[in-house]
Amino acid sequence: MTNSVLPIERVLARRVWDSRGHPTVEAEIQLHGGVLGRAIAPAGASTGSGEAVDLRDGGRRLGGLDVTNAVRNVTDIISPAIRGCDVFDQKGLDQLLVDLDGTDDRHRLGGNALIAVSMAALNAAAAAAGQPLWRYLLGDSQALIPLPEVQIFGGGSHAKKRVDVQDFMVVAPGASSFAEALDWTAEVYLAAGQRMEAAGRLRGVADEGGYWPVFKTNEEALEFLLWSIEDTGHSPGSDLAISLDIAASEFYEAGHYCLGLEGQEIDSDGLVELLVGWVDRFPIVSVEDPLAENDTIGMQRFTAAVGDRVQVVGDDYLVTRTDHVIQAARDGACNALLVKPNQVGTISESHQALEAAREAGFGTIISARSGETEDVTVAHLAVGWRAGQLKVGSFSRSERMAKWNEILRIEECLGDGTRFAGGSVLVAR
Ligand code: 2PG
Ligand code: MG
Repeated sequence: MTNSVLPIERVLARRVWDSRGHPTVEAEIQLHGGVLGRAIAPAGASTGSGEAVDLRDGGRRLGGLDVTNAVRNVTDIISPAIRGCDVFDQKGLDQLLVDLDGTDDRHRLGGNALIAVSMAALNAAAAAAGQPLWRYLLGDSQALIPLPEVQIFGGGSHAKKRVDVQDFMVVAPGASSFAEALDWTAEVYLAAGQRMEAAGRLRGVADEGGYWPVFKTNEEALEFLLWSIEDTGHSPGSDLAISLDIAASEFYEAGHYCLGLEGQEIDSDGLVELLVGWVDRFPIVSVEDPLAENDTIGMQRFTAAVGDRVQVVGDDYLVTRTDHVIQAARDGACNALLVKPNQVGTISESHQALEAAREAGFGTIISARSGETEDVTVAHLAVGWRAGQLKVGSFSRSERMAKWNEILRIEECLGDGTRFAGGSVLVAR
């Protein structure tokens, strides 16, 4: 990048609202000449214990979720400290944010304050360079349009634990473009809704827009998903396949996994066996957080059993941290990284984790959070960082659709020269 130095003039922050109606932090970076970049911090519900802390006010007002302290940290502490810094020096800026906070889990200034500022700076830099963010990030590299991973049924902590498994998703390894992958996914979403309605089980949607999971067992949800794929006429496995986020930390307690729906308590080996059985019987190509974040032995067993044919993703297990990625590669605990920038707190650290994953031969997926907004920065990161995959929830609710639609625009803009990641990114490494 050959942009000259451009100092940050001012950082504004305000409280805005996310898709759950919870308060969150928006930061706005102003540059000389009126150029600005804006970003909003997302928020998770199923969070890994190693994540950067979302600074919330506590107390009784707004359920303790207000972010007035995090907003004040941006205006009173971060803004004066980064005024005059070069907006094109993202690494230097992020290091300053990290040093200013001074804690490993970012609890002093708040991971929400940090990520809003870090992403706003990135957006401001792209605006100053006169480029869309994805193109600014790519530099001279060729764009790679990601394979979308789209939720059909939402469960776990996104649906009051109505089923144990958190995300029942589809991917379209057989599609030849992002637009086609969305077409096929839209058909599955429609078919699943019709099936739920016909079975008298349609009860609206969960946090990320997937259907509310009225099922008797976790496996029944898988069956419904497979039937919904079959309803579309596309072939399960090769055209459309299943991807799961087990989010197993959410139902792990004192060395056991408590499957509330089945009324079963199983140990780590039992869960591995159950999941391997699902992989054998259903067209599953990706499984995220199959075991709890501290169950490394379970993660290793699962990866050893199916890692040659299935993507095993670390989300809570890796929390977008480079050191965790390097360790997991050594341990053989998974073979793909879910990148959530607010898990670690800055853009540069997220990018570093992605590079470490790539270096280890891992797959990489850029992900939104269950608490989202109209901010589409993650869609640009997926293309600009050539991650290969994007996960932003379901196929309804505008905080989700805004991201899918943004990639459609980028794909259209690239025209014939576009490279769509397709199913190749799922091939076991
Ligand atoms: C996840 C995400 C998105 P949350 O676990 O992958 O589905 O959920 O943002 O609640 O952590
Ligand atoms: Mg997850």
